[in-house]
Amino acid sequence: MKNKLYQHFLRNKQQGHKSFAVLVDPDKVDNPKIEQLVSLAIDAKVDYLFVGGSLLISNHQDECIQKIKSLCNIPVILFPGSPSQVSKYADALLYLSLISGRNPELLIGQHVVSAPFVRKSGLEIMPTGYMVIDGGAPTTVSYISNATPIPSDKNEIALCTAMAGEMLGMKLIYMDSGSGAKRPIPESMIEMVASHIEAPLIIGGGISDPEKAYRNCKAGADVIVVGNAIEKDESLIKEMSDAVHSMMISV
Ligand code: 1GP
Repeated sequence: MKNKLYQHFLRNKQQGHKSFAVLVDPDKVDNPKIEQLVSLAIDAKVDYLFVGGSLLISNHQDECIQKIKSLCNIPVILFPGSPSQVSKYADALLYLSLISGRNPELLIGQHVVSAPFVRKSGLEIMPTGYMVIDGGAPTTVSYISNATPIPSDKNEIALCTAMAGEMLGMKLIYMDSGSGAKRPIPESMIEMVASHIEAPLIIGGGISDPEKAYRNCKAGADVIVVGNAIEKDESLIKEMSDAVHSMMISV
């Protein structure tokens, strides 16, 4: 099985290099918008483009990914809300199991049903322990997943969940307070989880300024994901990316 991008994640972690990923919601971008976003992403040295969302309304994802791929070499990684979002045009798939919840469909059920076509897709598969952390108000992911998020002041639950995920063989841990979360994940929780796992740690949800992105990296995040804030103000791409990458120098 392919694991080129995963090796890249691992190498960056070992070398203390932090990465910045922009989350692209195919529902919110048309071709001119994609062109503009990609040009800003190239300029800002964005490491990855995550594509997907908990709920996609349009049927535009394949086209969106093909357009991105025609414009740049930034790896496109699927962040799917359901198996219908698996696209062979991407480079890799975050193969998410919602380990913070107790909804069997999102832990293993949908994976079983979609396994043959996921394997056939030829994508690099990245087994990812996905943890939803309470972000102060219901988000699309907390509603759609029908699973209780981890309370944001229960660092020990987050820690034990991440440890269990890693021991079950998850190669990445993604902690997310949900798109547009009122409250992003507290640094104390990131720090506790990061200091007890070896898997690269992805952090997203409600990160709206470069300082928070930087502090998350300092707390131990390996990859910072931002969607909403950049949809509102594209100029943030460069500031966020610079903040994340500045950690490389100080490590
Ligand atoms: C959501 O982690 C991502 O699943 C990004 O969240 O859109 O709030 O940046 P935002």
